[in-house]
Amino acid sequence: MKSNRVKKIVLSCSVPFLIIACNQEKKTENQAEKFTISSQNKPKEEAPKDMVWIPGGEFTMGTDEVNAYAAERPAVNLSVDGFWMDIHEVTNREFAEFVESTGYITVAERKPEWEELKKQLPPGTPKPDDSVLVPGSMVFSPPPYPVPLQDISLWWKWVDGASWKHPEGPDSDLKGRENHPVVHIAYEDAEAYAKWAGKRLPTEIEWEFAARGGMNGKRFAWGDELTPNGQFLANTFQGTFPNENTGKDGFIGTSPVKTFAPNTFGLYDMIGNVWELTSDWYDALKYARLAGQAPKLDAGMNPCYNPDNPYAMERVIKGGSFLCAENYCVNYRPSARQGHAYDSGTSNVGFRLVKDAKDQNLSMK
Ligand SMILES: [Ca+2]
Ligand SMILES: [Ca+2]
Repeated sequence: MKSNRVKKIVLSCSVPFLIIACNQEKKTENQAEKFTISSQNKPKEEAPKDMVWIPGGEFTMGTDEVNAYAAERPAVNLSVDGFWMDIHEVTNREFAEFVESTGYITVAERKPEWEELKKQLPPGTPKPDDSVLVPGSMVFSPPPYPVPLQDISLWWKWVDGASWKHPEGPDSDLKGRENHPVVHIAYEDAEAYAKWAGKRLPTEIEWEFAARGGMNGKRFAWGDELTPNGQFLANTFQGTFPNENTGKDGFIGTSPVKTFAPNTFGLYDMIGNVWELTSDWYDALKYARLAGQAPKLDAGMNPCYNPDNPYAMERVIKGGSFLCAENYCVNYRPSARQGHAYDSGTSNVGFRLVKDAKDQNLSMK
């Protein structure tokens, strides 16, 4: 099968699942309820359009929840400098302006290069026929019936011709979705956009600091309940993943940015809608290394470590998406993190950008 063969090549991110039991939150002893916000003042420069100043400070990253994924544990205390951040995910309209201005062609629109693909596959993997190496991307394609949740190929399909302009394949378009987050974006696409916009991708630490909105030790970006008073505060998946998406929050797929309430820093959709790329390589032991519970990575060592995908080169994505469900991945939490193949996109991953202050005393990157 053409689609299956290509899919095995390009899909290097695996999605384990677990169910986080309610009310099992455990906090570290030194975990304060609130961040220690940096004394750095907001810069005097005018706020860039659609960005807010994230003040920086000290906070607790990750979690000690016993049922959270191992890659999110343990909680560690870290500090971050202040920075400007996009209040919403980069939209289709914004990405179209970039493409129009530069003529940029995304990775999903280019013919896959076998020499690049094979670097992330076990040695000796045979080269597929050229006829299957065609432009395209991974599209969420749910089966019409319940399926075992261990096999992601039952709902992720490679679709020839899928790209940011054609999110579900050649017959789909962006009509009515101009204000939705752009998807099918590979890391180099996001970097190219960032260079054009004079911004950069956030680090994982910056992203999580911003998503938590000043509150430490909370399971969600807004507190400890997923839907306080029955209110949906993010675009996630209701129903039974993957086949039954009730769209109770109003959306089966992506939603227009800024539809749901912002967090206390004024940021929209940090949780849900689409996963967001960060500039960090994915290391499943990152928090354990920071806490001194695993050996540090020496200079020159592979910065990626994912026991489920040993040959993959992945960047960290954060925040979960419209596909995060209570019966499956539960990744609509600030501490949630996943590896995402650096050289491909999917229909549920996008990005937003940050920018350093012009005054280097305020942001010392
Ligand atoms: Ca939804
Ligand atoms: Ca998001």
